[in-house]
Amino acid sequence: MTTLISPYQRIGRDIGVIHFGLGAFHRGHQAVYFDDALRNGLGEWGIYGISPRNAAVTDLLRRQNFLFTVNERQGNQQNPKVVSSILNGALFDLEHPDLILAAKSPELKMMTLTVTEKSYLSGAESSSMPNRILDILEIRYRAELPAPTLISCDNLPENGSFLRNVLLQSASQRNLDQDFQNWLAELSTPNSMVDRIVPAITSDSINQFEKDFGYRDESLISTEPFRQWVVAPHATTYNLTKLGIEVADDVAAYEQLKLRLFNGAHSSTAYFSQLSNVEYVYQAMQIPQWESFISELQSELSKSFVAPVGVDVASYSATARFRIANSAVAHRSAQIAMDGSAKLPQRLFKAMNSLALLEQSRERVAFAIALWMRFLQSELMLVDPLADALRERARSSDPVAQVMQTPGLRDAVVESQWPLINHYLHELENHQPIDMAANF
Ligand code: CS2
Repeated sequence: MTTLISPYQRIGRDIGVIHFGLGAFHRGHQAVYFDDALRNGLGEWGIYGISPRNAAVTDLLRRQNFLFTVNERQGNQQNPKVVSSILNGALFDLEHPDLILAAKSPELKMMTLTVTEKSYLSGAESSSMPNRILDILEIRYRAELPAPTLISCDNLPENGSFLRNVLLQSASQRNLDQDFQNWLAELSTPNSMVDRIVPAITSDSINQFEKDFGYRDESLISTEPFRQWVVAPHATTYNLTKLGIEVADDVAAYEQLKLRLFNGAHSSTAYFSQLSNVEYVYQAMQIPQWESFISELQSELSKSFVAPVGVDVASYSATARFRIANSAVAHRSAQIAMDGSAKLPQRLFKAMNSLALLEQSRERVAFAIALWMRFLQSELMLVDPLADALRERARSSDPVAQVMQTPGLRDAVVESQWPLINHYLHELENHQPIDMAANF
């Protein structure tokens, strides 16, 4: 890859960030913020990237010196940029000298994570996410160096507190040195809200990019122009706002806003698309009845929480619909439909429960949940940590009750609301999803 050139000096720099989970989302989101920081001379923000399971990602990146293109796309516009903030990286290996160097870097400021929702529920095995993070932190602790700030960039409400709890729990289960456990308890783990549509890349996009720009990038990222990162205030000496990261007291409100109005709409569109034989979610948004259903679903969802101060919920919702409808970003409905049991609690179930408590209308939310259950009943490919149990329960004679009581499912919809979901699930046996959506 001789065509990719970094706009700044990379050799000899200290690592500023260790990142865990080198998927497309990290490369199209956090890596871009840190790349901007390096371009603007804001200090050492170079990343050491760890791939938890898949050596292919780091091997591919290494072959191109960890340089890759992020192509921002909207309509006919393309805006490719070479990102060079990942300085080094490898498959997780505690003995790897580069990982040890990174963990002991005098400039280490942060450890960030994108490991997907389900990894936070992973068990006690040594390869689980919490245990691996603990192993890295222990290197830092033993070297008596200052603790980094830990920032979860996964789509979970109160992701920082969630991460903190799983780490402390694993440390105590493993009976780790009490002084290390005390050090961990002092770690700063601010909650954070991250947002950008970054689908898994397809070979078609790589080929098309080569035709358009004259070079081939096997690590290409295709994304939208929009991006947002909001972090709760925490004890650090560096100024995140200079990096374009918003620091806000009410991060929980931003998380709910995004998880319900964006991701809730996204997941609902994904299950609708799966059941309607629609490959990409932007195609579903081109169906006027579906677009208007989503708009009404968002207004129902918006009554389930208190929005952040100063945010206009109607225009936030409209922007979310516009973003999902971006036809230049090919996001497969099958990809978004994965891991529903780990996503829907924060995207739809909790909203449904709050709306019931507040005695607000919730028919559209119930219908969206019924779409997921119909998807579980179908023959469509199901990728989910609870796949077997969910499929069997969804096909039983009392599917809603059975699915909602699946062991391992968090924040299930409360029993009083099951009949409403059941009603739509029955209707779906005889009606097309689009006809039902149009009838609200
Ligand atoms: C998507 C998200 O796959 C999914 O579940 O809803 O990855 C979504 O694209 C991002 O959260 C956008 O910030």
